[in-house]
Amino acid sequence: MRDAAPQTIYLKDYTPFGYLIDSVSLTFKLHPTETRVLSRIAFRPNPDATDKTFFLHGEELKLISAKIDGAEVSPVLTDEGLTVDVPSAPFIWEAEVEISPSTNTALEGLYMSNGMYCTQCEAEGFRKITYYPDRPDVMATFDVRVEGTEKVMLSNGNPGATGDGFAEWTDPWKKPAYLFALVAGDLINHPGSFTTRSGKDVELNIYVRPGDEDKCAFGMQALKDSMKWDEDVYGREYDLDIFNIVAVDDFNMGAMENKGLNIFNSSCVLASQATSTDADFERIEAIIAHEYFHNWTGNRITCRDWFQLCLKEGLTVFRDAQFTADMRSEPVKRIDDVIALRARQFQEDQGPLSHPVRPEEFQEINNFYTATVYEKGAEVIGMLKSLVGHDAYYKALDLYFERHDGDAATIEDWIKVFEDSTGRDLAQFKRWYSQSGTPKVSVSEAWDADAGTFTLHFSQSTAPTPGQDVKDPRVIPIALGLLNPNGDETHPTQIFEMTEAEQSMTFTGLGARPVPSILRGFSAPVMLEQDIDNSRRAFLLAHDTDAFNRWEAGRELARDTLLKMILEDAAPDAAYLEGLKRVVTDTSLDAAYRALMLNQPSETELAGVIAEMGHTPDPVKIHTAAKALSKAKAESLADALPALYADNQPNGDYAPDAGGSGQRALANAAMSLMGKLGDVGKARAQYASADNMTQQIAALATLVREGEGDAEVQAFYDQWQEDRLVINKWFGLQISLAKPEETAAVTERLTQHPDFDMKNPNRFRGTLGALAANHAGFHHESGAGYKLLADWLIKLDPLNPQTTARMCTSFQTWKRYDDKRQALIKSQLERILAVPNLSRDTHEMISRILG
Ligand code: B3K
Ligand code: ZN
Repeated sequence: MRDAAPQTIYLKDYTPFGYLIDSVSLTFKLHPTETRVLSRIAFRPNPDATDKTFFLHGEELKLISAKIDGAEVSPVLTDEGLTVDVPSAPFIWEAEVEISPSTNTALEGLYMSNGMYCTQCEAEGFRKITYYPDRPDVMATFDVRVEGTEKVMLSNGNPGATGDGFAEWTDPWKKPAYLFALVAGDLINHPGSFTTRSGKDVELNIYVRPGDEDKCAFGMQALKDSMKWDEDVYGREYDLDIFNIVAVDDFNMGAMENKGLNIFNSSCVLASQATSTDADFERIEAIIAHEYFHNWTGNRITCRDWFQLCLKEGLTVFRDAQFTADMRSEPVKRIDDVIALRARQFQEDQGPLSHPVRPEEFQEINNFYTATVYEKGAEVIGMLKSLVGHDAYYKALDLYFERHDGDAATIEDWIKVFEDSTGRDLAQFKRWYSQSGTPKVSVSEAWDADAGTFTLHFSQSTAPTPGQDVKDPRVIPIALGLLNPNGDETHPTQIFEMTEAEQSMTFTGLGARPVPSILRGFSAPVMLEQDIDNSRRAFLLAHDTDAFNRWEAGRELARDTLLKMILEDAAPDAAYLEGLKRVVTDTSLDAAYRALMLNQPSETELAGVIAEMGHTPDPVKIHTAAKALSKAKAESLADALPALYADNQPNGDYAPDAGGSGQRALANAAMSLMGKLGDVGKARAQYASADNMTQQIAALATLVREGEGDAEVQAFYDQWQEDRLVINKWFGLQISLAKPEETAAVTERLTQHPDFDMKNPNRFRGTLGALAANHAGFHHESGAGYKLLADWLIKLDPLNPQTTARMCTSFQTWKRYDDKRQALIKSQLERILAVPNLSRDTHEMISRILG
């Protein structure tokens, strides 16, 4: 719980710990309410540290005994840890503490989920297990002995002795405490194996609760694919005899990369045709890859302190995106990522929570596992790769692994590797790590027909963000190409390196005015402002050779027509509808790509764009326009819809691959548009006959959206009530598709449902998170949505601060809206902040959001 004055930690204050650790031995005597943890730690003074205070973190621990070199000592205890006088030579610290896993609802440290023991230590959870210097720059090898009656008892590293009531594990690789893990329970394993390229056999296991063993095969294949990919692309081999994954139902996030023992939210690993959608399969494959890739980028090379979080997270997100692009479709992956970046990261950067990719201060580090650190962090790596080129990038990565293996490193180390291996000065590039906010890049064109020259003038600027009033120009790699007026590409993609506030680029020797295609592949996380009209966008939509920019042109047309509908009460743009029809019915294009073209910007994204334009978004108008555009698309495509639906039913057995997923996405989009025309026949039939969750839930969504799904909503529950992951979808779907005026009431009703369990983060997010994601419903003028969410955040905070604080971000955009809505939200934020003993996590989030 929060101290009177929350403490802020600053990057500039970093100092190394006064002691190094040679080895750690831990013994766990498991018990639901009285687990004993015995630690034996060999410390020695750190010659590089001047401050020799011996402080060990420890929270919510009952200290039973403490010894130094075998003699009892009496440390000074506080809520946050202990201090004690220690010798100036190497010494052995021994402690015994008692903890209560079954009452640990925060899901941090050692806790219980469905009767199984499991841990979550990143970022600062190990201090709830025993007294320890719980900081990532203190690295050690761990021996672990688990004593209990559970069938399966796991920890990090390689297995050692086992016997009646105990199992021992040894991790030969030095690691910080945040990578520690322990799991014990009556679990079943789905086994596999992998032979590394140097011929080492690795045992693989996915451990699950009995009953889930038929949902592991896909994850196992994804793990093997990831292991192979990291060898092929980055030259990285696995380094232990065994790699275990465990699925846990109660988990605050997606998954955790503990050394040799990854722990997953069950929703991010369990997969089956009947219960998982195509999107679930793709996400599961990506998360398994992400956690596996951390073995090198995160574990072998970790972070010196938590300010450096993007060092492992940005790089690992970048690597998992490369993997998905290789496994599936590169343009589709890029488009999906940019949609998500704009929805999450741009939104974060536009509001009170904006912070640099490497923050410089925090109160609660768990609040900084953000879209900026992860997704913008990955964009920064992508830009670096574009700037230095493919070969130089991999050469630099080789040097990074060689130079820093075993280190707790910094962003400075990372940049230096690139400087040393390429000879480039990256001082200016480093601003991407220190400056927050999304740059705006404006482009104008000048054509000199007599001289045959074409000039692009670029200017960049970034609006002030909290704590940063002045911004300096950044290095922006702008990928661009030129097309001639008949649509042929005359200048293939090249990178223009923008470094100044204003800069131009001139092409000479041109016979006709070219059409530029700018920011291809979304080569930098910026907002591009181009003074071009819709005929230019329609031209790029038809001709651009860059798949991303072709999609982007269509997206801008959709956005533009929606903005005119919202702000000027205009009718849907006929030229946009025509262009869309051409692309969607062009069977030479990939089905997934055509399905993406049919998507339109979300209502939340539109609200953000309107706010950026200096207007006040009206959720009702946005919702009305979004629905009207869907209807207009359905009418314009009416003749084509039956064939789009019929021709995109994949042949043969279901497979969650790129081809089949793309076809289902397109057919489902056609089915949904048919619903807009009052025809739900296909949806009803598909609901009844579907043999996979993608088709079943898409049909259900169409029926519910058109107000025709009451019977199917009940049937879906009856069919799936025993499957908690599918029931999460059932909760979320009803709320996200509820009418604005009913959203809060529907959510409230579902929170009364016997299957609603606030202690399960998946269920809580699937319900209250769906409320916040229903833009028009959440922002209904009654304020009922705001109040309901605040009520539940107040209830959850004492149980699970991490999930509570994370969900406070639903309020981060509050200053965009009109005075009345602002006042309603502000009163809820102030109500939360006034709660006695509010957690440090939630206190920090609400204070920042209020500003
Ligand atoms: N490293 C973990 C996230 C831990 C979050 C702690 N609040 C998962 C990941 O990024 O792979
Ligand atoms: Zn990660």
